[in-house]
Amino acid sequence: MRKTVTVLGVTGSGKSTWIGALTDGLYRGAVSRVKFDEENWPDNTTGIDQARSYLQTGQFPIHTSEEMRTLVELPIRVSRGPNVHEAFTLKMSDYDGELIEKLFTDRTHGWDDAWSRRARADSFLILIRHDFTKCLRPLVRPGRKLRQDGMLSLSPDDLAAPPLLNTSVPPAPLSSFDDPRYVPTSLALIELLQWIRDARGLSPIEQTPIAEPLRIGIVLTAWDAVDGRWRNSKPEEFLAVHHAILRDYLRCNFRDDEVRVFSLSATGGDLSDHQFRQRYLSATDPVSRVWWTNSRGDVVEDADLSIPLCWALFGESGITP
Ligand SMILES: Nc1nc2c(ncn2[C@@H]2O[C@H](COP(=O)(O)OP(=O)(O)OP(=O)(O)O)[C@@H](O)[C@H]2O)c(=O)[nH]1
Ligand SMILES: [Mg+2]
Repeated sequence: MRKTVTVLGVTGSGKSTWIGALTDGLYRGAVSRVKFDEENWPDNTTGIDQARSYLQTGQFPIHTSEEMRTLVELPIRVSRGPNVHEAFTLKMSDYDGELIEKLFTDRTHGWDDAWSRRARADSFLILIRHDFTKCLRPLVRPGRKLRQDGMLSLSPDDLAAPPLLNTSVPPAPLSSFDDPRYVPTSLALIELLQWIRDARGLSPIEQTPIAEPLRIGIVLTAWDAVDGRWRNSKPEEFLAVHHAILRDYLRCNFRDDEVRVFSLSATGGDLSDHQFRQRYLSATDPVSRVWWTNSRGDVVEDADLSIPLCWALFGESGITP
C-alpha cells in the first residue's frame, strides 16, 4: 500500500530539516509511533541517505536546489495505537520552496504535473517557520488623519492592531509606493490550498464527506527559537495571532477534525551554535520535540518527530498516547 503526504512550505520553512530529522530518527529507532519496515526496504535508498546526510554531521541541510529535489520513499510500519502493524510506503517530496513562489509569478505554467500529483496526496502538512511573519503589511487604525502632504501620520503604535500587540511580530516598516510588495506567507499558503482544493474538485467552502477527511496539519517549525513568551502557549493560539487569515480560511473550508496545529523543533536548537552542535552530535536521547494541544486543552510534548505525520495519516487515533 502507498500513502502520500504532501509537505508544503515556502523556502526556508524547515521542510528538509524535518524530513531529514524524521528519516534519521527512523533510521536510528528514535521514533516510536512508526518504524522502518525492514521487509519492504527499497532497493534504492538514495532519497533516505540524502535526507539524513546533513544532520548526521550536525549541520542544517543547505537550501534545496532544483537539482536536489527528491522524492523520499519511506517503508513504514505502525508500531503503536489502533493502527498497529499497518505497513505502507510513505512518499514525501522535498523540493525548493521557491516552487511555491513560481506558482505566483507564472500562473499559467506554474501549476504543472508535479503539483497536480502533490494535490492528490492523502493528506497535507504545511510547514511555517514561526518567525516567518515578516511580510505582514502595516495595519493602520481606522480614522487616522491625512497629513497636509497626503501621507498618513503614524506613530509606531499605529502599526500594530490590537490582536498583534504583545506579540513577537516586529513593527513593519512604512512602505512607499515604489517599495516591492511581498505576498505574506499566509496568503501564499491560502492560494496554494485553493489550487489544491480546486484540483480535487472542491469548490470554495465545500466540505469533504465525513468518511473521507482531507487532513491539513500545520507545523510551526524551529520552535526552540521562538520568543520565550510563546514557548508554552498553544500552537493554535500562535497561529491565530500571527496567521489569522490562514486560520480563518482553514475554519471556513475544512471541518475542525481536518485541521490540527503542531509546534516542532526538529533539531532541538540552533546547529550553527558550536556548543549546541556538540551537544546535538553527542546526545544519546532524541533532542527533537513536538508540542500539541490534547483533548483536555493541555499542551503536551513528545520527542517523536513522526507525530504530525501520524496525525496526517490517521487523525486523532494516530497520536493518542
Ligand atoms: N533552531 C532551529 N532552526 C531550524 C529548525 N529547522 C529549520 N531551522 C532553520 O531553518 C532553516 C531552513 O530550513 P530548511 O529545512 O532548509 O528549509 P526548507 O523548507 O527545506 O527550505 P528550501 O530548501 O529553501 O525550500 C535552517 O537552515 C535553519 O536555520 C529547527 O528545528 N530549529
Ligand atoms: Mg529544503
